[in-house]
Amino acid sequence: MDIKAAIAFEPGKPLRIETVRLEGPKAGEVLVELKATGLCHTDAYTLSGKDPEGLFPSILGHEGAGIVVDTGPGVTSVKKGDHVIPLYTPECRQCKSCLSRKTNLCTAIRATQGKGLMPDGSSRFHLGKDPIHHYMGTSTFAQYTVLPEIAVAKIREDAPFDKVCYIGCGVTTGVGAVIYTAKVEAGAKVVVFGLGGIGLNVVQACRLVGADQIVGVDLNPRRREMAEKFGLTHFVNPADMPANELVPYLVNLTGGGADYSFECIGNVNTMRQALECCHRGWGESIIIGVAASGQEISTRPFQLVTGRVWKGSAFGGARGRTDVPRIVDWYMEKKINVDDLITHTLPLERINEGFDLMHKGESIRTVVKY
Ligand code: NAD
Ligand code: AHE
Ligand code: ZN
Repeated sequence: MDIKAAIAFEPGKPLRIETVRLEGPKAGEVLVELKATGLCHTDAYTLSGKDPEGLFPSILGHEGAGIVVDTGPGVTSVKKGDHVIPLYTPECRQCKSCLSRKTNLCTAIRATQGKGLMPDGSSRFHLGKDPIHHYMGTSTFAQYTVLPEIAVAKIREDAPFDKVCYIGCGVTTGVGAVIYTAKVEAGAKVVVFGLGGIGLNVVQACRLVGADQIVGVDLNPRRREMAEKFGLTHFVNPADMPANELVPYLVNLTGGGADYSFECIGNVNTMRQALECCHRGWGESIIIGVAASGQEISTRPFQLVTGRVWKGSAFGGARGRTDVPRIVDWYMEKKINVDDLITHTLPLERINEGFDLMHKGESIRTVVKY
């Protein structure tokens, strides 16, 4: 079938809307009509050319929601008409990683996904005769996409697509990092670096679990008001003090250091600060931000010897098919607020404006509605 999609032809260049040919689903795959997609900072990162796995031309996007309109042979877990969220972290429930119960990083299709291909090693998207790469196994900047059935989470039908698409990445990443990765407990003191589309979800999950102190660090003073609405107790702008004073300031503010910190920026300097503002003996720092190719983190090993812990979190540690439908329920039950974080909605034709808003720090989340 012919569909409209936003194509990334070259690093650093705006996406171009083109009509591309999409082949139907093969064995174990489903065709999904996308109803909405969010724009995540990771899409911008890959478009910038700094992602070592970035491929061009490709159809970016990994934060979608839509309806299954066709299924390939052998598909059993979803059917036509089901409402779904595509999963860039699938859940096959059979691979070594899924069976370990120690990680959400399913390995069933990771190798082909990283090459911009479906599990059979081919692309379903073509422009004329030329194949266009898939992205993160999802390619949601398109009216329709094809996904392996292990890479869709079936969700309830009363959930609005233009809101729950954000659960396809940002919401689950932030909320999950608090609940599944760090397991923040009531009474904890937390520092969150970066109060954007991910960090604000960390903040609201910390409030949900009953954290006592939720400190936010961001260079953009406009983030303060929104963050306070989501549970922030203290806002710190690093621009207000010399760089070497930030860590002692945060340690003092938290009465000896954070029980947990979260890096939601993707900057290796703030990753170090996030670790070092943690409490001696037990403070855990969770890296969520994606740093560019070639970047490395550093700290004095003494920071770890004295009990601070460095961890990472991908997709919030969530097992997509199991946990995403539950997070949709939390949204529908008003336990988490997604609506206020979606600051802009655009048609596909104006998708590049969404990236401009992100880079100017004007949006939290832009959603494209099909
Ligand atoms: P965003 O642009 O919405 O938010 C980033 C925030 O950081 C902004 O508010 C910005 O003002 C602030 N900031 C930038 N530099 C800063 C600095 N030096 N000090 C303090 N604040 C600073 O981005 P987002 O969508 O929230 O994504 C954040 C990061 O998380 C990105 O690197 C993204 O790629 C990554 N990410 C990771 C996962 C995962 O699974 N690990 C999932 C989604 C996104
Ligand atoms: N390809 C990048 C890594 C990007 C990355 O870390 N992706 C996160 C999700 S970000 C979503 O917005 C992730 O889940 N990683 C686990 C995985 O298997 O990719 C690079 O820098 O190489
Ligand atoms: Zn994302």
